[in-house]
Amino acid sequence: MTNDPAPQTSPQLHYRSCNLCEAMCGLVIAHDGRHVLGIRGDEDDPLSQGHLCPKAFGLRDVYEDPDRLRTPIRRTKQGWEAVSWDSALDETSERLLAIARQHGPNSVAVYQGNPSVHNLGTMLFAPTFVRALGTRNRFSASSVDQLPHHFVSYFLFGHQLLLPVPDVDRSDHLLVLGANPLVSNGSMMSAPGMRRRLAALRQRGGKLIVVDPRRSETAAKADAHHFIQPGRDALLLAALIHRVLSTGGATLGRLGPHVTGLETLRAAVARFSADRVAAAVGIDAATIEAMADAFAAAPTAVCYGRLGVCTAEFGAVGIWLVTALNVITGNFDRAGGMMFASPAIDVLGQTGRGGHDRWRSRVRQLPEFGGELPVAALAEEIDTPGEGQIRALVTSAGNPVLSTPNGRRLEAALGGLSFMVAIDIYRNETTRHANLILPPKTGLEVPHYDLIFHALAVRNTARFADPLFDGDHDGRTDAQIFRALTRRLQKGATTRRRRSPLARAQQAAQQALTPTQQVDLALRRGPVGLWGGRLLQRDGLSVAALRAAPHGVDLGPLQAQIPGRLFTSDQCIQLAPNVLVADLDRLAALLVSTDVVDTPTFDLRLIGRRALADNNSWLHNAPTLMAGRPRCTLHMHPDDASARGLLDGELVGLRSRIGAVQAPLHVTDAMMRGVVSLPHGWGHGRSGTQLQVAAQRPGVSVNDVTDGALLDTLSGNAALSGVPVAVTSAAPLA
Ligand SMILES: Nc1nc2c(c(=O)[nH]1)N[C@H]1C(S)=C(S)[C@@H](COP(=O)(O)OP(=O)(O)OC[C@H]3O[C@@H](n4cnc5c(=O)[nH]c(N)nc54)[C@H](O)[C@@H]3O)O[C@H]1N2
Ligand SMILES: Nc1nc2c(c(=O)[nH]1)N[C@H]1C(S)=C(S)[C@@H](COP(=O)(O)OP(=O)(O)OC[C@H]3O[C@@H](n4cnc5c(=O)[nH]c(N)nc54)[C@H](O)[C@@H]3O)O[C@H]1N2
Ligand code: SF4
Ligand SMILES: [Mo]
Repeated sequence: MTNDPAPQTSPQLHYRSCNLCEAMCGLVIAHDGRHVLGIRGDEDDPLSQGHLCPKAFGLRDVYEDPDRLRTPIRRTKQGWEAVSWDSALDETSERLLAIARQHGPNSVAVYQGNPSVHNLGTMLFAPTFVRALGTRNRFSASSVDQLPHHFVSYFLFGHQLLLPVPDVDRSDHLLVLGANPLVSNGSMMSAPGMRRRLAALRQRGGKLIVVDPRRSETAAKADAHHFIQPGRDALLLAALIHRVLSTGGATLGRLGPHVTGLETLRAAVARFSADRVAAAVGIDAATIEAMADAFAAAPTAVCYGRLGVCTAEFGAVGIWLVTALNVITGNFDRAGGMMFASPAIDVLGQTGRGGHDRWRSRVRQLPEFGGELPVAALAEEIDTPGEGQIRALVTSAGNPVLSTPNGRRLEAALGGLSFMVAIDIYRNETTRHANLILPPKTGLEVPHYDLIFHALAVRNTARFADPLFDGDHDGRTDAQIFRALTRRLQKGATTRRRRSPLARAQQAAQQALTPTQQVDLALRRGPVGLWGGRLLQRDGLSVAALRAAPHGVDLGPLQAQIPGRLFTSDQCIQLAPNVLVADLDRLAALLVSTDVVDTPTFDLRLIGRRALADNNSWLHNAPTLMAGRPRCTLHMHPDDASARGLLDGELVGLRSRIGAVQAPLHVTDAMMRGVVSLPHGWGHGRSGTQLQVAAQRPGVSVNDVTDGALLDTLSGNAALSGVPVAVTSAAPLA
């Protein structure tokens, strides 16, 4: 908290969308030029209509946080010391260049965390920096999150960023697998105010069906909730498709001429009848068939699969089958089904379409996707000696020690690096291992336009905000930090990357503009194109126009766009790409042994959990969000607790092949039998961090227990759901 007396001016109002999660809620912030006086939801925002969640107050807490870093710091034997921006940037680029010169460009790795996609500066300036590093060792939070979605979009639609969105506001039947939007506020589906949207769905006679190993907050509001064995969604989805295709319920509707592979899909799912998968998924065959029939019979329906489907050993197949179910019931690219947004700024033309298996990780030979390797392999790439070993690491807006599997191994590996730099606002569990931390301005101190989530929103809108506060005058934004580092790397590079002079000139021109100038240019470049035979009028959009419309501009509901929007060479959806069909053999192996439990030692399955006031690992230093009961608790079904003689509230030990933690037990029949749940993002008890508030209620890290060996070998996504574990009393033996 700043100690300055508040200036004697009357409160002013600032309008912006919250950038903390994907919902993009419009906010009205009362302030006096230096302090936030109040925050409320903007009722005139066409997308969020006044919705906000407690995390919005985290924006103020982060702005005021005395622990937040405001100047670069360097780790020395005597402790951390402040350094000037110039010397920090010089030292960073010199060390990175020296290591790359000696050991090759792949010896420098980069990890980009989740806030990167919520940050205009990072979105615009990090890619050029990463390119300048020239490394194949690129990692990000995508491979503990949504990589399967990109994988499927690449193979089905021809572009990894062409991501379909459930049109919840017009649907009659919403089938949700592995998502809890009432708490997460929607993911790959920017839909602020899901409570209102789901209530509206049910009011118009629609149905909400939830499949989840936990009776989540969303499941509790559903017409039906089905428990499922963790990691088995792909099997269930295959059976749903099998049923639809064998009962004559399939229709491609208008998309008929624009879909290939239906017969291949039919043959591919032939072995996955409801009868055959029932035992493995934990849902009886009649229920599975009824689910499929209801979905196919609904006037409009949409199947939405998210984190619980992705963070599994069959993540890519799971998301593929979610998409396929929508396509074969005529629910793709039509109102009330799964649709593409038409964002005012369309980044698809400027970004890579994707690619798969163009190179592999060194140690486990895991395939690259979209230019990145699975973060589940980061630790071994650092701690396994040999040619091509990672020796330096750049992290940006990420906390992989808490957010990626086997965090303890990664933590140990970071200690062995020759050099690490972190671009981050905190000295936390990951960044404390850096030699240098470069702290950007953030949140209320930077301009904001959402380049990613307008493209994933259930309604087309556009909103821009200037910085509210200046922050520190000597501060740098993420954009400035990346630009400064890129310049230095390019100047010091001994070899030029192979790029055409035109591409180099374009890049230089782009890098010369500020983020706001780039947004302005991109908005003016509209209309976005000829989609679905209809020219979308975007004339008149610019930063000035959005400044004049501080609540945001409404660009209307989602529009049908196929075939124009597809990037495939034949302008068709590829319903059954070989790479995904082939992976069904791996899936079918689950049918041979219906045993859910692998070994007598680890007789439970671990899943995660999110709470409304958390944002992955990094808002735990916000006092407003840390009030209330401890949230880092292990949830377990009463039968499982009594079988182990465990009592509600007692401290228990949670063990996997990888490691062990202790947490208070919460006994609840909201859990499926045989499944336990612990949230991620906790574990702030490590020494050497500067997070005073978080340290008071540290919790433990679930990723000390999750296993980097468990992953979707196809997409590279970590399988964080369904980790085999054991739970015992933590009380010392008498
Ligand atoms: N409050 C809050 N909101 C957030 C975040 C946060 O940390 N806190 N994080 C943000 C981020 S980065 C993301 S990616 C999104 C994620 O948003 P969601 O995709 O909605 O993810 P979760 O809220 O974790 O919900 C996943 C659900 O899947 C269930 N599940 C677990 N394993 C399985 C399984 O094998 N099968 C099925 N069918 N279900 C399973 C879990 O019980 C849980 O209810 O949330 C975002 N919003
Ligand atoms: N077991 C388990 N693990 C999970 C998940 C799960 O459900 N279960 N969820 C996964 C998911 S969906 C995700 S997205 C990942 C998240 O994984 P990460 O992105 O690695 O972790 P975060 O906790 O989001 O850390 C964000 C970091 O960004 C910093 N930061 C915040 N704002 C800014 C900014 O403006 N600029 C810069 N430079 N830095 C900033 C914060 O200080 C923090 O260090 O975790 C994953 N891990
Ligand atoms: S739901 Fe909460 S965190 Fe997400 S954008 Fe809205 S206010 Fe921000
Ligand atoms: Mo995420």
